[in-house]
Amino acid sequence: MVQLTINGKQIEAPEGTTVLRAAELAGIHIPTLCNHKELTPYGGCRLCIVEVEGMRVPMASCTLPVGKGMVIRTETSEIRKSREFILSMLFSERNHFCPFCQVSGGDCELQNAAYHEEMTHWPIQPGWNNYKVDTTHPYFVLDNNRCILCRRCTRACGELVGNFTLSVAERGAASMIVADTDVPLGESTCIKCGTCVQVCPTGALIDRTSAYQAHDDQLDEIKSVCIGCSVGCSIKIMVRDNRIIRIEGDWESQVNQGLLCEHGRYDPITESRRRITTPQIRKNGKLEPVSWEEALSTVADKIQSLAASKHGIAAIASTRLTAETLAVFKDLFVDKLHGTSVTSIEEGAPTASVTRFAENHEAFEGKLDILRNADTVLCIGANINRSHMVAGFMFKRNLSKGTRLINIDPESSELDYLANIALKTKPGSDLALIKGLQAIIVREGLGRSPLKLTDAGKLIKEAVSASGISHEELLQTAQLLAHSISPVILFGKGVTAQRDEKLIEEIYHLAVLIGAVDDERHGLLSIKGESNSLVATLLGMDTAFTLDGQQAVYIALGDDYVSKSLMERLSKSPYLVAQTCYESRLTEQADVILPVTIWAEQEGHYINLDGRTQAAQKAIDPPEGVRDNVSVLNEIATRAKMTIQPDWHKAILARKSSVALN
Ligand SMILES: Nc1nc2c(c(=O)[nH]1)N[C@H]1C(S)=C(S)[C@@H](COP(=O)(O)OP(=O)(O)OC[C@H]3O[C@@H](n4cnc5c(=O)[nH]c(N)nc54)[C@H](O)[C@@H]3O)O[C@H]1N2
Ligand SMILES: Nc1nc2c(c(=O)[nH]1)N[C@H]1C(S)=C(S)[C@@H](COP(=O)(O)OP(=O)(O)OC[C@H]3O[C@@H](n4cnc5c(=O)[nH]c(N)nc54)[C@H](O)[C@@H]3O)O[C@H]1N2
Ligand code: SF4
Ligand code: SF4
Ligand code: SF4
Ligand code: FES
Ligand SMILES: [Mo]
Repeated sequence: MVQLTINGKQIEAPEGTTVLRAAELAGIHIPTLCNHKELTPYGGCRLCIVEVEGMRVPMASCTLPVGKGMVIRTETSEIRKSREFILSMLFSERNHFCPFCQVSGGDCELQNAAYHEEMTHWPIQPGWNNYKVDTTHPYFVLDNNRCILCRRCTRACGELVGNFTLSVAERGAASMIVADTDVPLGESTCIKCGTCVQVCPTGALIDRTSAYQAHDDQLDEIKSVCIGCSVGCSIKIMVRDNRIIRIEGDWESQVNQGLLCEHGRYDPITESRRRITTPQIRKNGKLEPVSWEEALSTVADKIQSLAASKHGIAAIASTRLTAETLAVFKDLFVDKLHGTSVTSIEEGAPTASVTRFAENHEAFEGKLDILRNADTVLCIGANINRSHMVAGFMFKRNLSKGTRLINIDPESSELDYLANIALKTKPGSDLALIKGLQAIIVREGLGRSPLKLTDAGKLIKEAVSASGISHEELLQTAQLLAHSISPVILFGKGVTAQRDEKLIEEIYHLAVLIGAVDDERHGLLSIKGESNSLVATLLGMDTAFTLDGQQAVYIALGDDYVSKSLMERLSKSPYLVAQTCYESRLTEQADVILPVTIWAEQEGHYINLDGRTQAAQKAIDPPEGVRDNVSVLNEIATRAKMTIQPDWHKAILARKSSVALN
C-alpha cells in the first residue's frame, strides 16, 4: 500500500493504482470525461487534472500512478479555473449547441461536467464546422459535430469487443471518428453490438431506436438476463410507460461485464412478430376466440383422457422459457401424464452428449472467464462469431496482443481470417482428428501428462485421411497446442450435435494432454444453445423429438421460433396445443392457442452455459388477456386434478451437470 494525501486527507491506495482511482476509493470526486472504468486510461480530455505538490504543471489523474507521500489537491482555484478552460475549449471546438441535442438535459457527460463547474456559458467563439452526419447504420447515428474525441468508442470497439472497427482519422482539430478506412458505418465491419454507443459520453453516438423518447432519469431500470443464447449476459431493461425503450449491458455483471451483442441489445427492440392476446380453439376447421376457462378445460380434458394410453401425448418446450416453467412442464408431462417424447426444441443437440459424459466425470467443464486469459483458443465446431458473440469477444480482443486461435470447422467463416490456423475438415471427422492430434503430441513427447495410445502412427494416418487436412497442418496444430501455457478448448454444436460421447471423452483427453485441464485449470468449455439449454438437459429433456402415433402434441414455445423441420413433424399430430406469444406457422396449424407472456413480462431463473444461476425480473406488464407461462401450466394441471411439484432447484439435481452450478 502507498500513503498519500488528497485534499488534506491521509489515504492509502494499492501500489499501481491511479490517483483518480485512489481518490474515488477515498470518496473524493474528480470530474472525468475520457476515462471509463472498463477501458485502458488514455489521458486525452485532461478534465481530471489535479495539483501535485512538487510538479510544475497540473497532472491528469486518470493516468498518474500513486506515489509514496504524494500531496494532491483537486479543488484549488487554479485547478478549477483550468477545468473551466478545458471545458470551454471542448464546447467551442465543435457544435455543442446543446438544446438541439438528444442527450441534453441530464444525459450528456460533457454538459453535466459544465454544470458541475457551475458554468453558464463559455467565453470562446465556437468553431462552426459542419461535418457530415453518418446515418447509414441501422441502430445508431454518428455525429462527429458532437464528438469530443475522448476515444471511448474506439477503445471499447477494440479493447472490449475485439472488433477494431472504429478509429480516429486525421490529426488535431481535424480528427474524426471513422469506421474502417472511412467507409459509411452501415457498410463497415461493425458487428452492431452497440458498445460504442453505450460508452459515448455525448450526443456523438446516439441510438436510433431510443432517441428523443426519454431522459435517463425518466427511465426505470430493471435488471434482467438476455435470453438470446446460453452466455446469459446481464442486461438492464430501460422502461418508460410500460415500454422497453432501450437495453443496456450491465457493467457490474460478472458474466459480460457490460458487453452485449446485437441480439441482446437490439432484437427485443426490433421485434416485429404479431402478438396473440386471446385464447383460440379450432372449431369446424377455423380458429375462434374463446375464454381462458374454455381453452384451459378443453386442454385439460384432452390430456387427461390421453394420460392412460400408451401413445398418448408428446410435448416439447422452448429452452428460452424460465427454469420454473421448464420444471413444471417436465413434471406435468413426464411425471404426471407419462408422455412419450417429452423434450425441448433443442432436442439436446448442444447438451446431451456433454451431460451424458458428465455422469462419470462430474463437472468437467470450466467457466467462461478462462477465455479472458487464454494464450491459445482451440475453437471446434462453434460458430462463435454468430452464436455466442460475447463469449467470442473475451478472446478476440486479445488476438492482437498475441493470443492464438485455431478454428476447426468444415465451413468457412470470418473467424478464419482471425485464426492462426484454420482447418477445413470433413464433417464428422472430429473424432479421428482429435485422436490424431493426441498421437502427434504423444509421439513428439510434447504432452503435459501421460496418455496411453496404441499405434500412434496409425492414428495420425487415420486423422489425415478422415479429415482431409495435411499431415503438415496436423503437426503445426499439435505443436501450437502443446506449446501453449494457458490453452482453452471451446466446442459447439458442430461437435455436440454428433451426439457422440466418445468424441467428448477424447476432447477431454486432449485437454488434459495439452494442460488445458489439470488440477487447477479448467480450460474446456462447450457453448450451449438458448438461455436455458442447461436446465432442459438437467431435467432430462434432451432427446430427439420423434412422433410415433401420439394422439396430441403440446408445445410450449413462448416467444421462441419454430423451424420448418420441427413444423413438419408437428403437423403429423392429430391434435396440437400451442402455448405461444406470436402468430407463426405454428399457430396457423394449432388446434388450441394459449397466449402467454414474453421474456420481459415474466420473472424467473436461467442457468447459463457455465452453470451460473441468474434471476430475471419482470420489466413490463403483459397485454390484457395474456397469461404467464408457469400459471398456464399450473391451471391445466389443476383442471386435470394433478398437483405439480414446483421446486425447480430440486428437479435439476436429478442429473449431474457438465459444469459446476453456482
Ligand atoms: N439434427 C439436428 N436436429 C436439431 C439440431 C441439430 O443441430 N441437428 N439442433 C437442435 C437445436 S439446438 C435447435 S435450437 C433446434 C432448432 O433449430 P433450427 O431448426 O436450426 O431452427 P432455428 O434456426 O433456431 O430457427 C427457427 C426458424 O425461426 C425463424 N427465425 C429465427 N430467427 C428469426 C428472426 O429473428 N426473425 C424472423 N422473422 N424469423 C426468425 C427462421 O425462419 C428459422 O427457420 O433444432 C434442434 N434439432
Ligand atoms: N445469433 C444467434 N445466436 C444463437 C442462435 C441463433 O439462431 N442466432 N441459436 C442459439 C442456439 S439454439 C444454439 S443451439 C447455439 C448454437 O451455436 P453453435 O454451437 O455455434 O452452433 P452452430 O451455429 O450450429 O455452429 C456450429 C458450427 O459447427 C460447424 N460444423 C458442422 N459440422 C461440423 C463437424 O462435423 N465438425 C466440426 N468441427 N464443425 C462442424 C458448422 O459449420 C458451424 O460453424 O447458438 C445459440 N446462439
Ligand atoms: S457497434 Fe460494436 S462493433 Fe460496431 S463500431 Fe460500435 S463497438 Fe464497434
Ligand atoms: S464518438 Fe463519443 S465516444 Fe467516440 S470519441 Fe466522440 S465523444 Fe468520444
Ligand atoms: S452473447 Fe448471447 S446472451 Fe449475450 S447479448 Fe448476445 S445473445 Fe444475449
Ligand atoms: S479523464 Fe483523465 S484525461 Fe480524460
Ligand atoms: Mo439450439
